[in-house]
Amino acid sequence: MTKAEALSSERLIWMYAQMVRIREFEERVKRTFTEHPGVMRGHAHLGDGAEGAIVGALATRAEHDLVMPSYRCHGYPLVLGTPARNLMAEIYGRKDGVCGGFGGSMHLADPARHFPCTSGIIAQSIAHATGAGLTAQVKKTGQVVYCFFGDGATKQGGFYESLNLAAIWKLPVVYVLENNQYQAYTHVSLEDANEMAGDPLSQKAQAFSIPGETVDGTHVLEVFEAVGQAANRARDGKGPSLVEAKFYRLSAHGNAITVPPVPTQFPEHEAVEVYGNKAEYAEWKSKDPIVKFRARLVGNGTLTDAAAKQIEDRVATEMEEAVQFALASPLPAPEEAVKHVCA
Ligand SMILES: Cc1ncc(C[n+]2csc(CCOP(=O)(O)OP(=O)(O)O)c2C)c(N)n1
Ligand SMILES: [Mg+2]
Repeated sequence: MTKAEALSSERLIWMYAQMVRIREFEERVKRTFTEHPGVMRGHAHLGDGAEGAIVGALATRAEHDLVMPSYRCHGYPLVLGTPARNLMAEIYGRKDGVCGGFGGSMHLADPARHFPCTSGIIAQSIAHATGAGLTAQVKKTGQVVYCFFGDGATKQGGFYESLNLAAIWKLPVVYVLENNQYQAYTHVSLEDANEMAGDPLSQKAQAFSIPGETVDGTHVLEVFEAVGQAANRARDGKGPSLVEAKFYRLSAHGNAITVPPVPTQFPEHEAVEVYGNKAEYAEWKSKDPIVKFRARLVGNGTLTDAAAKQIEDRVATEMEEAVQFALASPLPAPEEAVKHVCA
């Protein structure tokens, strides 16, 4: 029996609920542009489509393990227990945000919940996570570091330097490569963009003599299985692994920076807006990880349709409350602007 087959119904339902929470949270961020124009003052990058990769991976962690993603980072702290209301307030730049409104969408942190930092600099978070892995090894904390980054990050020097050191020192890091098919406005395929060497991207692991595997990132249990093995390896002192989860970012790369005129909606996905390729978008949309997992759970009797609906309704209420809480929260005082500046 595989580890995924051994998951209890309770755990599977928890996983489904977390995926729905991430999606609904991102939907609410997106709707803010339409429903409350001007509220969002900085960038926001959404992780819808990544729910299978995020939840599949995080369902394998032990309570003390660290989670260190890149800048597309709303979903992870939700799963770790950061209240949605404080996350939404942070994204709105409000005082009750999880970072007091100083971080915003790209720089979320909740160290008490094992979510130390994120970074808007592509591949920088890979180096941060590798350093955290070294700390865990030196201090013998027993922690595994879950490091998430995009396909685009594998073109950066930070990726190669980090995996090299992690491999030599056998650091307890699981590198989860989220191949969402796009790097901002550039498609990942070799032919289209003449951008990206290596297919599948997981074969880059061979250069460091560490395990590398590509899984269907729209299938939460496939991710769970592969990342679980990688995490066990890290826990056993055998060093890092690379798991590539292939899926599709379902929203546009991000909003345009909020300079006048104030945007009143989130842009369309690049496949449609830039490449005019509605078929590509539709094909991936038909593999929506949440729809697939719901059908599986209802199909095998783990969930009834009514029970799934109950979860979805509960989550909708949670996220509506998060928006109202964030809207009611004050902005930080102007004189606090320089408070956390180290220069
Ligand atoms: C070092 C660096 N170069 C360029 C950018 C601009 N940039 C922002 S997002 C992005 C694409 C990242 O693609 P990927 O790593 O696949 O992550 P995804 O957005 O798909 O999650 C780029 C190039 C940046 N933030 N940092
Ligand atoms: Mg990408």
